[in-house]
Amino acid sequence: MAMFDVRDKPEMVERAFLIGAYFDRNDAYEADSLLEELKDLVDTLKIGVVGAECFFVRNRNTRYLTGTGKCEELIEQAKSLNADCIIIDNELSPMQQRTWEEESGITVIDREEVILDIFKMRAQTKEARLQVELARMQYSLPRLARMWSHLDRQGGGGGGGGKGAARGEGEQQIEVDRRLARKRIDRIRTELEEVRKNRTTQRKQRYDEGIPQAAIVGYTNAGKSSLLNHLAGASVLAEDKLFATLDPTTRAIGLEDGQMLLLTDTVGFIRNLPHRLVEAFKATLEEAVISDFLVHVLDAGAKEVFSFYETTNKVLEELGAADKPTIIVLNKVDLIEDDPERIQELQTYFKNKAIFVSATEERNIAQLMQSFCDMLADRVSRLELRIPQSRQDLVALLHREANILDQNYEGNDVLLTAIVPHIIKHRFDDFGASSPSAYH
Ligand SMILES: Nc1nc2c(ncn2[C@@H]2O[C@H](COP(=O)(O)OP(=O)(O)O)[C@@H](O)[C@H]2O)c(=O)[nH]1
Ligand SMILES: [Mg+2]
Repeated sequence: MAMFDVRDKPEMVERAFLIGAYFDRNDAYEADSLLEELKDLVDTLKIGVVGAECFFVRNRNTRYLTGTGKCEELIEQAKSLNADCIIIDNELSPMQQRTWEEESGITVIDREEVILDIFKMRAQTKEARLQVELARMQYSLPRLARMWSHLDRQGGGGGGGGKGAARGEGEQQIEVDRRLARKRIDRIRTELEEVRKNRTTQRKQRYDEGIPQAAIVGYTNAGKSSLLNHLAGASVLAEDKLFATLDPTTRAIGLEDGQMLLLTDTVGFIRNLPHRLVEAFKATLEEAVISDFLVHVLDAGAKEVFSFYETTNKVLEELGAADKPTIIVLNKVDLIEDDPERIQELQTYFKNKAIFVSATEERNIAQLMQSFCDMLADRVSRLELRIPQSRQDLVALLHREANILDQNYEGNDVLLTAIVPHIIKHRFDDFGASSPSAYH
């Protein structure tokens, strides 16, 4: 498949120069904040940002998107910063992308390609992987020619005139690849239908596994990843090696009451999401759908906070996750603390239910942790147990499924204090510590 897949940028480039064009002077603020978002997206791909420029385009030139002079100027700037790729925060046609690459001699990526790479990185379920692959194939199809012109250039030995024969081969190859690509797209669609049919049963399984799960949702740049890191750091239990197999975006968090919570950082909502990527995006949010509750993180300092909140809720609704218990977190409170009106406005809008925190300044993290406990309070009970040694199976069950706070021995009995999930609680009905052991 690699033949007609888009190149894998994350492994290949490391110094990006970002540019964003806007075509109406009123869009200056918007374009600037979109470029900020792009920085965060690029950062997620572990590509460094060596410079960024947002600029107004008066006359849209279909060949470059910008005017020729501006294009040259930007390429100069990128080169002087030693950038090994240019990332354009607009959608580029395959032609424009090729033109920019020819002019600059370095890799040129558009916003859609960046998002595709993030989705690819973050797709965890079968459905998400298929959706993302489908979107990538659709994106690549009109760009196959671009890839092959690269190969031609290599084959032609770099000389300006000597690439005629190689180009011919390339063009034939493009036709073959296009056919293969279309076939592949059809096959992915069929597979997707299969996966969707089985989805409900898969969800059910995950949900019943015992350890509670929560998903962090919200826009890119709200501070989701920062928050998860600080929560995991502040967690009372060290991350258990039991969870070594977790994917890197999920952390095990030990709560005050001894319960364990698996907290997942979902892929962030993205503004101006290209239409073609909507389904792939939703599929990557599967974690949110199967979780016990949601942590909806918002940037309290963002002008658009209310519309972000509403858009996120709308998508969650489409995913069937609208009535999940949700903790609303207004992050970056440090940015608005000397603006009481703003705080009041937010309080009112969220009916005093939101928790104001700062991930970077570590404010109110304890309160947030407490709210996790409250969410899970009715899932578990704290039990004082006396189990005869003849029932090692029950002791083993506790070690596997419960959280053991204390363990002692008295005669032939094991005395335990444990936080026990309700799904297994009934197995210990006969072993309360106050009642005498049933067997001796
Ligand atoms: N001032 C301030 N900045 C924050 C806070 N939390 C996160 N940030 C910054 O916001 C940016 C985005 O954070 P990140 O965790 O990557 O957001 P994500 O895209 O939602 O995962 C980073 O530059 C963070 O340093 C906060 O509480 N206060
Ligand atoms: Mg993040």
